[in-house]
Amino acid sequence: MNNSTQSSYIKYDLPNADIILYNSFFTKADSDLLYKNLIEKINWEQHEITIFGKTMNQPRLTAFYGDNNKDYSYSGIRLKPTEWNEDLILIKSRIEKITNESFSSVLLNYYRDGRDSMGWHADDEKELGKNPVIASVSFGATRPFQLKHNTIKDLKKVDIELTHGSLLLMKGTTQHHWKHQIPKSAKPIEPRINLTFRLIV
Ligand SMILES: O=C(O)CCC(=O)C(=O)O
Ligand SMILES: [Mn+2]
Repeated sequence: MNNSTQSSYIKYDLPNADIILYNSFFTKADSDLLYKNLIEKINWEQHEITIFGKTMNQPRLTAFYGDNNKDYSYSGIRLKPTEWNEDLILIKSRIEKITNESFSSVLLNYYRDGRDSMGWHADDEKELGKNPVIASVSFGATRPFQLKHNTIKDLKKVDIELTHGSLLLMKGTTQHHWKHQIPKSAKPIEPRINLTFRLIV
């Protein structure tokens, strides 16, 4: 791997948000390799969720890696981290360099096709501190990442295309004022992997 990342970016001009997108943060060659490695080597798990008393499979596979003393809970699931692997350490060090932040864990999502998704939510668990910094890396198929403001109802929904090798940064008060989702799609879509690096305080 040639140790290069691209650093031209788009800063979104949105109220109460601090969102930056680096397209092709990883080169095509690095992205192809990391995508393949992650699919093969990550310990992907199928968890269940209970919504309004009904239990079902989560519509995606997940994994949680990180510093081993930092548990994380969301949607009623308590996760114990798996030890970092080589690919994750490489990705983490590149995003730490560009963001000047440090991260203690990563939640990975594997969307097998267009039926896999993630519903509206904010990454506002108390473990993430007051203003969470979320660094989100995507590999594989492009999926739209949608954002909606919690209270300003005449603001249009924002659609950000997260492409192979992109890095999306959300920080400041973003998680207090906005929710995000990966909608289902009726069209056939190839697999996609997303990694959200977080700092558990
Ligand atoms: O797949 C994505 O781009 C979003 C993932 C996400 O929102 C999360 O893991 O909290
Ligand atoms: Mn999220």
